[in-house]
Amino acid sequence: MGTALIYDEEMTKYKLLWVDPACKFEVPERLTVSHGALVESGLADRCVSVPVREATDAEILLVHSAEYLEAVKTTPSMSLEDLMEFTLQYGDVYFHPNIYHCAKLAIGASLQLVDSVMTGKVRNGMALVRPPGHHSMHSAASGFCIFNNVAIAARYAQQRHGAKRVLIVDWDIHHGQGVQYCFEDDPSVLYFSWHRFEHQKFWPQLKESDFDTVGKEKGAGFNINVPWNKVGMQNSDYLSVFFHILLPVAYEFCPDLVLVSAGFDSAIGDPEGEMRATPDIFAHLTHLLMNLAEGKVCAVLEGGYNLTSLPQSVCQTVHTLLGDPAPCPANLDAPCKSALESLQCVRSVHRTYWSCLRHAADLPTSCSTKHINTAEGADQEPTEESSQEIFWPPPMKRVFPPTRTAVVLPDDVACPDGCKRWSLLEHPDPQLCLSALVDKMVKNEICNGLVLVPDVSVAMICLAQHAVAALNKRLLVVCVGDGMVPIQGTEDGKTLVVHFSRKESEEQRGKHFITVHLTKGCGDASGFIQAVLSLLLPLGYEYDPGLVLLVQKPDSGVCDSMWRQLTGLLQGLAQGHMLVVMQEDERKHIGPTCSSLLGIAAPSLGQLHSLLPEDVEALERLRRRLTPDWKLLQTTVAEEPRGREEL
Ligand code: Q6P
Ligand code: ZN
Repeated sequence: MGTALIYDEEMTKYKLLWVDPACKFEVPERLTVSHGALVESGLADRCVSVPVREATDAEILLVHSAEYLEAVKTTPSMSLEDLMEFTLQYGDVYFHPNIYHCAKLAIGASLQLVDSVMTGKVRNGMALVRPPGHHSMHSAASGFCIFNNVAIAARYAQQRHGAKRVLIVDWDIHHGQGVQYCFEDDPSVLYFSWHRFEHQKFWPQLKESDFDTVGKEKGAGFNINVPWNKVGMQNSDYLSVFFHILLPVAYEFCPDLVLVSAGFDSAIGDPEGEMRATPDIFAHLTHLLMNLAEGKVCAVLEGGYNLTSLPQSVCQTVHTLLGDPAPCPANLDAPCKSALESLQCVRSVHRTYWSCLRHAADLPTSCSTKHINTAEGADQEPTEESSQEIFWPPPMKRVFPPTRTAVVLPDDVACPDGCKRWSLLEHPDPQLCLSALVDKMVKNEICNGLVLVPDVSVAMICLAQHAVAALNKRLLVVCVGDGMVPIQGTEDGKTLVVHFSRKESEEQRGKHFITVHLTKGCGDASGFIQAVLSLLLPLGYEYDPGLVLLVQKPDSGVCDSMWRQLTGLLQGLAQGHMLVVMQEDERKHIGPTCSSLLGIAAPSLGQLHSLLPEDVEALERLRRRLTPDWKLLQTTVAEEPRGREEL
């Protein structure tokens, strides 16, 4: 259905006209290198290009005061001295005669994106804009931001397109305090932000950027702040926050639209963020959001100041929006101690608001995230050491296999549009036929597949055996439905089995055979999705398989939308190499499964009922039991193992 790309060179036509160390990184080249990289990689050509427009006064007034708008309107005709003086009222921002024009285009670009996505013209998209928006407030500019692009876009989506619930994911490394203030008491907009905080020493040094600012009145619980109290956060720290905070809450919230305040100063090499997450992490962050809101994801550029890492991160994001499989999440460390402390604090203060967090642990006893002397340390210029140039390998080329989805179906079933029938004729022996299909996936000639077989248990054994032999990487088997999972020999660590079932059909067998019990079985979407997000995904990401075998047992009871969510989410692993196995007579699942394999977003699960307390508790118990072996399952500081060196 397409990905919109919204960009106009006009937004490069303003810059800092005087000397100000706080603003020196915010340069026009940020946009030119980002757009240039999209063009050079061929990604821009694959997108639907949508023109920008100027926002109207009425649109600006959705968030800002008339006085502030009128004041900004006077800046185009100001002299240099007047501009400098005008700028002095605000923090870490600059004005230029053309910035008002660009700021209107930046909003307009964001609204064009929302229009394109909400009307179904495209599935998702990205707007490359300057100036950014998330710091700007009702009546003030701040942090390079003039108007709050994303906040205006959220209100606009609600008013113009009837979006009821909007999720704003702010993965920029600064706190979007402007967005927070705008929606503080509003339960219809869930604002999530992680940000460099360092016990309030880092800009903008606000008490209300800490984890215990959760929203006010009706909006309590709908503001989620994840403060980073150390620099150097890595991929596993970011993913842990997605698995254990953002995704469970987002699925419970059930947004109609996802807006991303897509700042890339959270990536390695950035002089502002000083974090160490690699650009390919944005492929995963994007992918993990793409089955929310039926895929309606609008990414709007915020920060990002390293002119090498910024375009890499932008390309990873757009690649993923276009539906290309993400690169493997290789070599994930354990989350660091400081990240776990933040994770525990956030989960703890939000457990009264979200049923998925009901059994989260208490605040850590020595809550060292709080109140360290803020007077002394106005945030310093980067030190000698931190400003040294950092090197990282460029992200792997993402080569798309010639065939996306291959299917092996009974002869009387038509091949779904977009899929390729994997012919039994060339492989008269059904066993060999399936093995050959696995081989093609291993060789990256086929991305994913669906096979219908007379007996899933028999097929599962053969396929697993063959896959382990063919792969020089690990195999993840995910099995949905009651009954036995006849896979032996997981002791060598080359296969990880995760089995979802209702009955206590099997005990856990070691580190690599995990059974997840749900009271009402796989038919209960609330329980199932939480188990997928906070157990299966962390396990899968840490295990980093080369292939995923997803098996649906007969009468698994799993509902259509849940099945498509599972199929969609698991494609973040193994570069999307997934083979789905179902029983021959489960024909009603063919269409939905293929649409997921083809990269079409899953339907929303609807507003989930409160999780069964016994399920939340059972999942917590299982999680705790597994944490000694699986580091990405950790959600508290106390739990072993220690993992990565304390930062
Ligand atoms: C941060 C300015 C510099 C302090 C010096 C959407 C993008 C942004 C802006 C950050 C301005 N303070 N170390 O705005 O969040 O990246
Ligand atoms: Zn930023």
